[in-house]
Amino acid sequence: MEGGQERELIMRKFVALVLASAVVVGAAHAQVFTLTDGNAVVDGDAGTGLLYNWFTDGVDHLFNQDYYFRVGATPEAPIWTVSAPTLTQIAPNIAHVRYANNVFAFDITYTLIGGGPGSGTSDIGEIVRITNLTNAPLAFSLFEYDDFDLNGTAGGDMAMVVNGSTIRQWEGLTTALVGSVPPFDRWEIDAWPNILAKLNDGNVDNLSNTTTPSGPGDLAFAMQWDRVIAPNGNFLMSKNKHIEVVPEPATLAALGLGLAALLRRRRK
Ligand SMILES: [Ca+2]
Ligand SMILES: [Ca+2]
Ligand SMILES: [Ca+2]
Repeated sequence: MEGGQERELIMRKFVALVLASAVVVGAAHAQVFTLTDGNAVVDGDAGTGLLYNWFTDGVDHLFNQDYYFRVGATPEAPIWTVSAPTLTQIAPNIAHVRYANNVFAFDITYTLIGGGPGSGTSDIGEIVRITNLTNAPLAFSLFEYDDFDLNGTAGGDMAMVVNGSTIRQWEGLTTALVGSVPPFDRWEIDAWPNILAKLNDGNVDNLSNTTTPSGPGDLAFAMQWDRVIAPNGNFLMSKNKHIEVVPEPATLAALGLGLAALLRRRRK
């Protein structure tokens, strides 16, 4: 077979594979996606609540991460109730999910970056775009909900607001940091399932700006952004979620002693 024919055959096979994949993604039941990179694995379901597992070195630190929305004075609702999702797996560690009705579109791109084996560290970047599809200003509130169960256990977690962009949850040496640009307008930290109940109760609610610090317990937290989006305009929000295991105090002390020894040697 000539080189040109061989390439064409490979290309035909590739196109057939892509079409088969597109059909599978379009089917109602195929909304589950998995991101993998380095020491990390994330599981999501664009049909019923976005992310639900986040393994770092085999330990699942996440119970649920989701988005809610409010248009005008309608009660908050999960973002996945807007429409059936359009799910695109861009790479093994990158996925895009879109929901849209005739008022607005919600686009999110997840990127998972794993650390080295045994490092205890991995990171998820999320970029969200809300597009006003109407010719009138759109009063829109976006809610981001995080229920980490650090170290694979629901209990024993602490959480606090670090600053206007960052909330930290931790248990022992394990820390989850969630930061946003732009800063959130409101926030809430509470025992599960109080925030979930507030976001799903059919009443209009704002996050309470309490309580920091919270715990120990099975905690969840949420962030809220309030915007009036220009006709056919956008609201962009980027988010970073970071899991890490900080060195034990004993290790830090040993490093300190090592440094002291080094300084002593230098003084000689
Ligand atoms: Ca825990
Ligand atoms: Ca509510
Ligand atoms: Ca929790």
